[in-house]
Amino acid sequence: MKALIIVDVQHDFLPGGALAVPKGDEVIAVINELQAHFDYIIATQDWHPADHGSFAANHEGKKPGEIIDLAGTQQILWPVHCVQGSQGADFADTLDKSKWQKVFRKGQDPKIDSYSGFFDNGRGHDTGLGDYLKSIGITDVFITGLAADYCVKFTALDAQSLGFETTLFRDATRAVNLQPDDFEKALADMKAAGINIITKEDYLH
Ligand code: VGL
Ligand code: ZN
Repeated sequence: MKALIIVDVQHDFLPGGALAVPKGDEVIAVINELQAHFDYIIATQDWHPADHGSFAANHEGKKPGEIIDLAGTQQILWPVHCVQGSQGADFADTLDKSKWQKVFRKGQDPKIDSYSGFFDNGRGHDTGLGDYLKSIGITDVFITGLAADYCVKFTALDAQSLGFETTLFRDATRAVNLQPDDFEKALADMKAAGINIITKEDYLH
């Protein structure tokens, strides 16, 4: 049984948002088309408290892009984004939400970031997504959303490590690209882990 996972397609990751992913809005139409072909659809939602330690603004003199030690883990600092209850944390307006079974929120602990929809970056906290998917009989997961070089990549790697047959739709994701080749690097990391990388057209034909 297969499931579609939609990672963090939220206003703050779209053009004009606080942590805008270039061309992030282009994934919406692709994801909406894909949703017609899945019975099980799960979304993740980046959901930070205002005092989150990944926000540069919460560290005196620090700027987005700088790396700090946050309670023992390396943390890239980001602009304030996806604050719980804010408009920026809402899902994209045109994203079809009508068939979603469940939303898994992540990033609530101010002391550690959570790129993956399954575990936080230290693997200390489990969101329950893996057990949920297994409980409904899912064996194969298909990953889409934002951003390819962070939350999508780590969600895909964790899915694969939990034993799900994992596939990325590479045309249903876009990268932050702090470095210009980060998208290609993320694809290579996923491929090396055994994740299948396909397009919507590959899947539909
Ligand atoms: C993300 C950076 C910080 C993502 C979330 O959704 O890829 N990236 N928080
Ligand atoms: Zn975040």
